[in-house]
Amino acid sequence: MKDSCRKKNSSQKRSRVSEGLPEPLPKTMEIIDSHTCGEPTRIVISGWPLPPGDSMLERREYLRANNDRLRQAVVCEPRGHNAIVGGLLTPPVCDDSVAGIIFFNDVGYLSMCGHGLIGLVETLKFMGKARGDNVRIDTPAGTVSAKIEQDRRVTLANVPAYLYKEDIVINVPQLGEIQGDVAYGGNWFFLVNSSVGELSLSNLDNLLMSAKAIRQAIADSGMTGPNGEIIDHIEFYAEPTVPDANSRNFVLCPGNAYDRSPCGTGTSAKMACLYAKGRLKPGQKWVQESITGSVFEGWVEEQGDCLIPFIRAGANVVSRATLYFDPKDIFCWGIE
Ligand code: PYC
Repeated sequence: MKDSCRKKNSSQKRSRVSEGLPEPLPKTMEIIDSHTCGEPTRIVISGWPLPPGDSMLERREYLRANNDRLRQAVVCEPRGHNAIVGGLLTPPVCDDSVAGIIFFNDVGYLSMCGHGLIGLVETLKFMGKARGDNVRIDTPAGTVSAKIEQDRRVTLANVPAYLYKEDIVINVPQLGEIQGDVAYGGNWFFLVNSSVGELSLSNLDNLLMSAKAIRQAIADSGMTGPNGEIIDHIEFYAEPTVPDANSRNFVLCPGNAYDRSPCGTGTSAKMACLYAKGRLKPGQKWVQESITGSVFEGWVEEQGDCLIPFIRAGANVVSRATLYFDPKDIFCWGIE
């Protein structure tokens, strides 16, 4: 090969990577869409070049640094919308796991996703890849396990959850002083007893505006998780409206979308707060209702020094499709 050709190829390669795209470019991807209590999950089962890395965290950081346009291409418009949580299915990193998963959304990456994990298990069942009753799945937040129940629901044993800071007051320019708890349930949450109005879909604009103002005020205050983690989920809670539920919530996801389900990591964070305050005993059932009226059943168990949240819910596969990528299409890699 002539030197000039070699140079051209390597600089093309650099620019693809710097554009957040792999070399060679994928032409198609196979996806399976599901929803868990109303919240959509899109699992990429093939076509996305697998990221290198010995841990799920390394693989996720590789994607963030090198292939971020693929994330947008899969979940953003014109192929998706801002409520879709995507998941890249990878080989596992642990011997006894069936798969690895990297969750992402319209604005970035998630460490874990409760509704998404339940959607993934339903997807693996659909693909004939979850044959046993129990499966272990590697995520950037750690390995989780899931049990396939007789009634088709899935019970997720999540990563350990905890209350980090209680009764923090944040000054929100648009709302005044707002008090809440900071907790971890696989993602970082600020949980507020709803003083921002009714938790109903008819009040959605107000809830979104208030939650975004609180998230911005938290960022401006410099408050983070213990290792500088961004507190990017805001959860309001109030009295339930469906029989047998303990609480109703509204969860703002890291972008502008709200969770249609009760949010698995958000319910985990909520149960960790209740447990820390002595209001939820190990094994005691907690039924969390979402803003759309769907419910997750949950409880916590003490395992050594850790508190493990369990979430039980059902998911439905709604489509299997091929995504096409034509670089001549100006929106081939999504609308940013
Ligand atoms: O179920 O954990 C969850 C979740 C996080 C963001 C959207 N859903």
